[in-house]
Amino acid sequence: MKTQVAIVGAGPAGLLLGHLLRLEGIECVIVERQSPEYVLGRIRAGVLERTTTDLLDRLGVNERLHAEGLQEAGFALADGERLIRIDTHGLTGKYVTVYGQTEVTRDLMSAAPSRGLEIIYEAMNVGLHDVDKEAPYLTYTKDGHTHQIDAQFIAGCDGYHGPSRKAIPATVASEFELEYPFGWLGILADVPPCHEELIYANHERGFALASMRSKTRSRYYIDVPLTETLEDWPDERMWNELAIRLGPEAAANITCGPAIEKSIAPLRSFVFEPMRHERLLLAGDAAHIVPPTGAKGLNLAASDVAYLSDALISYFNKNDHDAIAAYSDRALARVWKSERFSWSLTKLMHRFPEDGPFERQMQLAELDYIANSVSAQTSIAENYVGLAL
Ligand code: FAS
Ligand code: PHB
Repeated sequence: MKTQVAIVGAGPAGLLLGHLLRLEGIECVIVERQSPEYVLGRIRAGVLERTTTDLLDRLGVNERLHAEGLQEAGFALADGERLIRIDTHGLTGKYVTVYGQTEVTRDLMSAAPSRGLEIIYEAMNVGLHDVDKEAPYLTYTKDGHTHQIDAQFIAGCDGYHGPSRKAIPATVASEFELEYPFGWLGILADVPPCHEELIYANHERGFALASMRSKTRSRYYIDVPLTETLEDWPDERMWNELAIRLGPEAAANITCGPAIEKSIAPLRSFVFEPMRHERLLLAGDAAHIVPPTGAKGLNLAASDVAYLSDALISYFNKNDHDAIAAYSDRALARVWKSERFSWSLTKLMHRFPEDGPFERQMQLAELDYIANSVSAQTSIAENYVGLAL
């Protein structure tokens, strides 16, 4: 098979990129290791920045987004006693939209056939070849046969564990990583949210997040030691802990119910540079990971793809090669600022095992400063709704 851009991975990055290229008549194909059902079974992000919803609007893959997405004008930080509201819309003029990553993925997958976007699922043993030459190619196995896709560019959208990053020589690569000493235990339940906006809580006992998927489906998280497993957290214990950590105002409105999904995810900050090596271009989790505290992971994948699709469209449709050359630096500038915000909010809102009473006082003092400073709230707000492209 021959194409212009071969994309590895059918998560949000790969799907958004494929659609944006097809919209401009550029030939591309996506190879995905898993089945469609498996991809849709992953419960992940829930908050979309304007950058992300703008891409879905540009694609016209936005009907359910506008019908079911919840526009949020603010969120709250909680210190165990009070809620400190950050008026993101009032301070920035922007909303964020609560609409699950699973639904974004579903919408993009559903729209693929009618837009000529080919997705090859259950493509095993994907190999990247000659990425530093004029004619890179992919190989993969499916139904017992080995297949080859010749392309002009390969887009590595295969997430943190995919093969693309490893196709860049260590001699030109730099990695930056920080692993956090806790994970997030997440629960999805068909119960109404306890608050109309998201609440991020830093309680004496630890972190909690009250989020949602709709007015009848809630998503909650607490941080747990990395030694703990789902067996340590039966639903009842989780609901009780959430009520304590979110504080009395939220706890009064929590509706408990059976978990329809429960998982523990580790937290890390990670950046891989460069995001381009010759004919291989990385986007999304293949190049960077943020702790979910700032709701940036999915949205960073979208901003990478906004830059990358512009660069590839300029290359193929305007014979302008400069944007491809500038892609990595341009994407990384925004990546690092999101990494900083996600790291700083994680430091503010979590109890670290090595921290003592002084560090706790520093966290409470910073929350009190935020509660009383429009400047501090504005800084948080403009990062939370997403910095300009
Ligand atoms: P993805 O990982 O979504 O997609 C990569 C795709 O490549 C996958 O479909 C994978 O199957 C495929 N792939 C991998 N290896 C392959 C191979 N060898 N061959 C072919 N295909 C291959 N972000 C938030 O903003 N908020 C959150 O609350 C949040 N929670 C998260 C919870 C978990 C458990 C995880 C893992 C991530 C979470 N994230 C969250 C971040 C997440 O949403 C990512 O940022 C987002 O999925 C990034 O999208 P992609 O870059 O497309 O990567
Ligand atoms: C979610 O709803 O899954 C969610 C929301 C905000 C975050 C992280 C996760 O920061």
